[in-house]
Amino acid sequence: MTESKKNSPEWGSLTSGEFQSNEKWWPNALNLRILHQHHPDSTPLGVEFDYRSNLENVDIDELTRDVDALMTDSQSWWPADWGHYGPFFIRMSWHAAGTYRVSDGRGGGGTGAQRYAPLNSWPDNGNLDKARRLLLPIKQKYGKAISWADLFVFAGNRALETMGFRTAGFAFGREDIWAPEDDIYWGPENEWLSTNDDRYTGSFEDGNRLLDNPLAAVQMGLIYVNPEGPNGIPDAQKSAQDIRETFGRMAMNDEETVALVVGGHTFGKMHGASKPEFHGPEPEAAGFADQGLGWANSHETGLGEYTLTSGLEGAWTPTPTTWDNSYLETLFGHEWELVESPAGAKQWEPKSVREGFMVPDAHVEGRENKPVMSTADMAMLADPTYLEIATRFRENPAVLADAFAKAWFKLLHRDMGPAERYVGPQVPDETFVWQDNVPAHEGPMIGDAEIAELKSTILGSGLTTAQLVKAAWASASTYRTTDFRGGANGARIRLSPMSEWDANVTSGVNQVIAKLEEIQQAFNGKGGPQVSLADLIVLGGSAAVEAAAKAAGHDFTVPFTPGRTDADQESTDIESFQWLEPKADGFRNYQQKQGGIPSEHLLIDKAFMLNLTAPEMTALVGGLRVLGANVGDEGYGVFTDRPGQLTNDFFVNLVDMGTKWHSIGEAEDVFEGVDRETGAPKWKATRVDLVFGANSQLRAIAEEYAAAGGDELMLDAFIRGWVKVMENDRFDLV
Ligand code: HEB
Repeated sequence: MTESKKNSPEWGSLTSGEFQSNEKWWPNALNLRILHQHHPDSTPLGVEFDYRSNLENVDIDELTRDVDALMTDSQSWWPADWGHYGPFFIRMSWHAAGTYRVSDGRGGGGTGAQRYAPLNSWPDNGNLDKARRLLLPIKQKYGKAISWADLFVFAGNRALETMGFRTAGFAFGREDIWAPEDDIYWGPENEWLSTNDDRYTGSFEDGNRLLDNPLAAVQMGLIYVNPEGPNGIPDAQKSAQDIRETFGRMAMNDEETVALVVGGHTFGKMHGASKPEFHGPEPEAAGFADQGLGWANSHETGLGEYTLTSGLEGAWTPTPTTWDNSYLETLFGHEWELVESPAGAKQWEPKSVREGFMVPDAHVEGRENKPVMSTADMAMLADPTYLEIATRFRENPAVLADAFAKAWFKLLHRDMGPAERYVGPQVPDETFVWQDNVPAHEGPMIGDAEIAELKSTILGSGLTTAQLVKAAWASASTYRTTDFRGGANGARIRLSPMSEWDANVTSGVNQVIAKLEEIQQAFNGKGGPQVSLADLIVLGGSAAVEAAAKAAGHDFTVPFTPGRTDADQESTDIESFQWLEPKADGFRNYQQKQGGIPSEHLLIDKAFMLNLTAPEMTALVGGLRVLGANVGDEGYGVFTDRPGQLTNDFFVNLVDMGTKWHSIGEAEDVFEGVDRETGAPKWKATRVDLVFGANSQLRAIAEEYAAAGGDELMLDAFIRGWVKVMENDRFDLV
């Protein structure tokens, strides 16, 4: 499309340019769209299609053979280096999975998002459009039976195996999305690879260089770090600092980090044979004739020996398509000096190359090249801890192989949740603590009679509605849909670190759990079907919701499905669970510290993590307020004179024009509502209460819930939302 056409008014609403959107005029507006992404009508597979269960019908052995054959079937439109696409596929897999960040569980290879902007056009993903296109014949053969997401990750795993490495296995089960995620914040910059350090506070110089959360890459457009060193400065020690921080954000420790870099760069090469000015636009900006491929290279053939990707040029080892210890032998075996690649990138090459370390050219018969290292590779020597680990790996290749296999498996599967979500014949028997597994259910399941008995025991135990709802919500609401972690199953709420979290301590959750444990022991002591604490926590909350609805004149049952089990402390990765701590939970009117991202934005994010729609989120907030689920006793948002009953009072009172609101203090965090006539104080509220009257879209829902028949609508959405939250982690139920 030409520029003039793109900017003409009648085309404006058809492009995704910002100039017609509300965000342009009101950049701080809430983005409720993130709650309603991936509309069922947007999938070409049909809403009925269940990818994960259909995988059972796929012949994975045949798929594996097909991928193997592709690996060495070099295509004239993108010839394979050394006749083997393996290294290229490894990089594709690593870049697919490597966007994962443990802080919010976003990114990762789980959705096939590398097909879409911005990822398809990130400079760091240069030429991976070709790697993905090479897989097209396989996609065509298997159709919807194999997702692109699985293919991207599987291809690299298989590549390692075809080049002699023994992986720890592979799990299928990643479902494609049909539009890029609208909820991922990739960073504040307006420019690719900006070197302004916009995402940092502090600096190397003051020893305080700190990357903004939840980001996990040093620059816009990179997966992790700049290979040439921080902001292109070839300082290997500082590069190590950046690597440590960014790999840490991916939940990798030093040992895993070194294993990944060493293992990964045992294969393949860097591409910098041409100058950047030969490059055409990235895929998302490329022309129609390019058919989704970008970075057309006009230097000579623009392929093979002329390829330009990162701009660095050369291989790390003399044997780039074989698993061996040659990366460390090359790295440790030479003295390195700073040079420039043909594309002008800073890189390192040996002052003199030892016998046997020259690298055969990837395309030109008879030519040999020096091995090279990037500044990020030199970090493996420059950082004392990395050096110690790399030295150990060099002396014990079997230890390296084991560490790389485990770290690679974690990299590829970190965003898939517990091992029970893994599909396919290559799933390893071994389990890992980072998977957050819960034990399988054993023995007879509690039935309707036992459930009824337990409900009445709980309701008669002296625990209040508010207490029971608080405990159930605290337990289940740790879930995050981005990487399928958290949730009520496992009852990890009674374990460290959950039991120490401020929100749980402040709201007295531990005391409620202790009482529920007593009930559990008494019940299980009778020798019948056993109930887990995890089930009991959810059942207690659901029974309380039912009772509270009944008190308001509504008779219904909250659906409950038993089968949760209790995990133990040993199977709980404390450090990794710590990321799940709620810093804010608008559903409980909770925020640890004010002054950062406005709490209403955090509420939307939380609702997204819990898979809630806007009407469900709204009903839950209004309902939880009047049930008394707040953390803290200030009574914010409790707009009712009959707390403990499940009513729509929150909405009725919120839209009441008889109340006039003003903020208390400068920060617009806390508000007071007074009688418009008399000035007498009526209610207290936070931003996450008043947003339901102030934001036009949320207000539309709130007005509906406050109107005639609104209580039915609201209760309906409340129960739907409640059950969703309680069952988000029931992967066994689908
Ligand atoms: Fe790598 C390649 C950087 C990590 C695997 N890398 C590469 C390159 C660069 C880099 C620059 C070149 C590109 C072109 O083509 O040009 N890395 C880097 C960095 C880091 C890394 C900076 C951080 C430290 N890797 C990594 C990992 C892995 C890897 C972790 C896995 C495991 N890579 C890789 C491979 C390759 C690369 C396989 C090759 C590709 C081909 O051959 O194509």
